[in-house]
Amino acid sequence: MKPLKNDTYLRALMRQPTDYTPVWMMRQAGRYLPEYKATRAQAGDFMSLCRNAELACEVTLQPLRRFPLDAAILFSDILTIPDAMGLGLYFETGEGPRFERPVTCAADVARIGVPDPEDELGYVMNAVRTIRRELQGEVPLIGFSGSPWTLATYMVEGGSSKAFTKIKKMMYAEPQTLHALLDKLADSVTSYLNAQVAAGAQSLMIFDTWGGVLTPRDYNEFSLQYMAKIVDGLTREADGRRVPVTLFTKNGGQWLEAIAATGCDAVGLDWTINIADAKRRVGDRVALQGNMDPSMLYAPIPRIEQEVAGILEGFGHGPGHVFNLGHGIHLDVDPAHAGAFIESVHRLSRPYHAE
Ligand code: 1CP
Repeated sequence: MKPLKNDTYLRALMRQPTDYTPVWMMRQAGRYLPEYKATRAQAGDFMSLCRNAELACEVTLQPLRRFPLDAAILFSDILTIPDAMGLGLYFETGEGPRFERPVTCAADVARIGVPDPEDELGYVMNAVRTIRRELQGEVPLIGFSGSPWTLATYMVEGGSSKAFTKIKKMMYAEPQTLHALLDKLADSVTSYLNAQVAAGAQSLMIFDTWGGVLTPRDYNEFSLQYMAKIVDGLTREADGRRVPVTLFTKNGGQWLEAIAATGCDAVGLDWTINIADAKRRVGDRVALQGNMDPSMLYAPIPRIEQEVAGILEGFGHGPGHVFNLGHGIHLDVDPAHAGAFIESVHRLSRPYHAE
């Protein structure tokens, strides 16, 4: 395996000195890129794209050909685990993900098994191996999973949700059923992420997109506790290097200290928290990833640069910042604005890393 040419992202996650602030974008491969739409059309549907290692590799590399990003992220989806559990994932055009057989009761939970990552999820590991080979050491590859709570919302609601009434009903009326489901998901996520590391992932990220809809008490009991258990069970070294782990709870700004205490290396921030406050609270324990509002990419380029400058100033001098959007890039963003964003992070961050 070729040695890494650009390890800025890994160094920043370990709060080691770098020449500039590394940057990548959540959902950097996707529908805002015309070349993604073309490959997706070639594959047919979204899951066929995920199941085809060559095409999944192609769309992973597309944003890196356009922009000097400091990391690649595996092209896949968080819903591969529930799909491998037999729930029957499909995508309704324009409607997002759906499950044919949602989880409704204790008997449904009892029927679910922990998927074998090299069997039912073998296509994901093939994609990781292919991408790692094709990256040729240019930048590190990020592997990822959804958090148990976030995966459970899709499994119990039967798809995307706004009010989360079905899973909250289960949480309050039958908490032991939900805990049994979250336990199986935690085991599944742990073995899935460890298999991604064995296949070549050099860093891991857990997306807790819906943790922020919980009360503080329930966040601890139904989301954070399971992420902490996963962090405990992860392989933290590969090829003689640390494999850093980033936890991202959207809308989780009020729980930063608790998230940092799980033993993760970095905490992802959405745009509803000031990064200077976040750094003051946890910056001596973990690295921070974030946190520009993805909608800022609709603004004229000088306004984007001004926002980047403000976030860099908020984090201030020294290592430990990975620049990112506070959530995924929107599908109607002009790729030129994404390019200007990335270029401005690199250019404007250098003074913050000078001796
Ligand atoms: O082409 C298409 O029409 C499919 C759109 C799409 C894409 C491009 C989906 C369906 N998933 C993905 C890829 C994806 N999903 C990546 C790829 C890597 C990259 O960042 O470039 C990643 C990391 C994800 C993770 C994901 N999927 C999350 C967590 C992150 C987040 O955005 O909060 C979630 C919640 C999902 C579920 C999902 N899958 C797809 C959609 C449209 C959704 C969101 C549905 C919802 O809002 O509830």
